[in-house]
Amino acid sequence: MASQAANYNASSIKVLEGLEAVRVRPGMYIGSTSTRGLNHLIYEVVDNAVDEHLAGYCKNIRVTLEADGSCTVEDDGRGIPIDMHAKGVSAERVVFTTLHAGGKFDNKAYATSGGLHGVGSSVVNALSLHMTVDVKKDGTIYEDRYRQGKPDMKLEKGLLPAVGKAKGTGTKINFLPDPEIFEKTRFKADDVKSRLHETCYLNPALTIYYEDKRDGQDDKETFHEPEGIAGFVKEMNKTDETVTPIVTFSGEYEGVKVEVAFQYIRDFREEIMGFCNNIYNSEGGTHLTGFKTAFTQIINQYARGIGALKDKDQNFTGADVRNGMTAIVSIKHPDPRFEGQTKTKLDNPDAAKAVAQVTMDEATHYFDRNLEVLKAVIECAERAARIRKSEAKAKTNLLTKPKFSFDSNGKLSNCESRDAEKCEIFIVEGDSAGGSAKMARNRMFQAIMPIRGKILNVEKASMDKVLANAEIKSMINAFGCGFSEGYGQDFDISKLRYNKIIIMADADVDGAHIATLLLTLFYRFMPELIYEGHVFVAMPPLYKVIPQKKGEEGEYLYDDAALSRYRKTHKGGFTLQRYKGLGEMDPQQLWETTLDPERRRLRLVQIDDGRMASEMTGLLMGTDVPPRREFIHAHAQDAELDV
Ligand code: 0RA
Repeated sequence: MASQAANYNASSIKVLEGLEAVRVRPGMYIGSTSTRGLNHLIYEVVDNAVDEHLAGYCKNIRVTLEADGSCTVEDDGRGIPIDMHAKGVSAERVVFTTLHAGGKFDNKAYATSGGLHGVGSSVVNALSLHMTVDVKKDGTIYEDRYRQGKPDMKLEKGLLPAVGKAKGTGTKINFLPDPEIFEKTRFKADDVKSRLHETCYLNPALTIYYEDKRDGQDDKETFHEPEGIAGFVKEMNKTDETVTPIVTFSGEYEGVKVEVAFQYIRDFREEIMGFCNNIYNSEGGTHLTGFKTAFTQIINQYARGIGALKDKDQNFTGADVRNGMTAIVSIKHPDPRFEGQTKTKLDNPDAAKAVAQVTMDEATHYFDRNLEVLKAVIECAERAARIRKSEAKAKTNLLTKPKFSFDSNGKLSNCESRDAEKCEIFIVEGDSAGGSAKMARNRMFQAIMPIRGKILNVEKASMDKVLANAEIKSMINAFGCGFSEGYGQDFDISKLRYNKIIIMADADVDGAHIATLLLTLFYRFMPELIYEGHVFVAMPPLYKVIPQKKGEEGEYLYDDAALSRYRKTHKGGFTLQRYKGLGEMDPQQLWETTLDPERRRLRLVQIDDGRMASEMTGLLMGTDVPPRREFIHAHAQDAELDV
């Protein structure tokens, strides 16, 4: 991840005050300075308005991507406090110029500090070239302005000037991300929309009006989801054959509010998303643990009660019980804590207790009155248990019998180093490109694994087929982490042998398809590889241009935009060489363009948010091909550049 921390060494560390610190190390406050961090600016501002909604005041939020590249977020809440603060200046100034000032003004029951999120308006201000704040109160609009986080207006007696008349109350914030801070300053419409939509599922009484006025367009959308998380589950399962209705329940235990919605589909898939204080926790955490533990226990009890499990039978496993389950677990916690580097895994032990307790009480209450739903759930578990038992055999035969040996794996050309931090493995499409890559690589730290043709479509294949597939077996063996059928039990990321797993496929439709299949495989069975940022896609060049004039250097061009730039800026004739596939490059060219860490282009594969994650497999693997291609291309365009 590119951040300014890289050119920050021990000798230059000084005590940084206030917003200056945010500009020096933006990554610490918003995660990154890529498109992802950029979009976070919007979420920060919107989340504050959502807090005002949760406090019972704001019903509508308007988010506009303006033609000038700025963003406006307007709400109809009470308006940010503007009266004189103890510091001798308007409270609004204190909010926007002090780190973490928000808490001082509210007495709300639920903080929204969800890990990376909720760091506040002052961070957005610090990272904006300019920001304007309009507050409507008492029939008047009051205004304040900032530049790169610094006040850009002299105040009379410390109070904001009135700039117009107002109807009602509210806050309007307009900000333009600072190009000195961000690698790219164009907000990604699809990500923003998806996140706003998610916010509405979690806040069923809220309406968000979205508008994109950039590029002379006028794309408008209104998000309002009165069905709440049940509507979210409905959306996630919209193309699936369902076997139960959507079941919802909620409750409160020791100050933690719990809401759950779930539904079963007729497919071998488990999709459970956890939210704490409206923030998605991509790595789950204690709320999900509590839910799973309680649910497994309940279903096993019922299964024995109705005779689906006999005395001699073993209990269903957690994965059996969740076979076909789509669920949202959303909690409100007064003091959320998070685990790990990425801050996306909830850590509060009392969250597990609360969710387990509410699930025990409420799911039991429901199943007692809806036996046909209970039976449908138990049938899903029985189907999973049957497959699990038959596959346990296949697994023993295929994975453990020929005991794993790192070098005896036929296809892998391993590297010499065993220092995982430095090692990379290239998954290369086709034997001929694989051969070139073996010759071209730096064998100290680069391993090559050629795969032939199309690997299995893991979305559609059964588990024993997946495990019987030679290409997949080779990859699982090479990575060294095992794999997981259900929710990560058998997978151990700490055993990963390569810091970077790099998919190297042709820059055409077939290549995109192979990349898709590989990403689906990883996402289904080794999702931590993606969550922890180990998976990359190599971006080979599309063209080489060779100037006719002697002495001028040839150049590799990585996309059509680069070619048209070259056409415009290059004087004199040149020969254009188009690479159709990796196999066309000789080892030297392959090294220069695709393998050499100094020159190559890699894109980090990321799953941005819950909706994206839940839709990815369906989108990529659905039967209709066009949207699938669109998705992977859009995704590749937007992933972060790793240099
Ligand atoms: C604390 C107290 C009051 C309003 C807010 C916070 C508030 C903050 C934001 C941030 C974005 N939109 C907002 N809307 C309201 C109440 C102040 C009063 O009663 O005067």
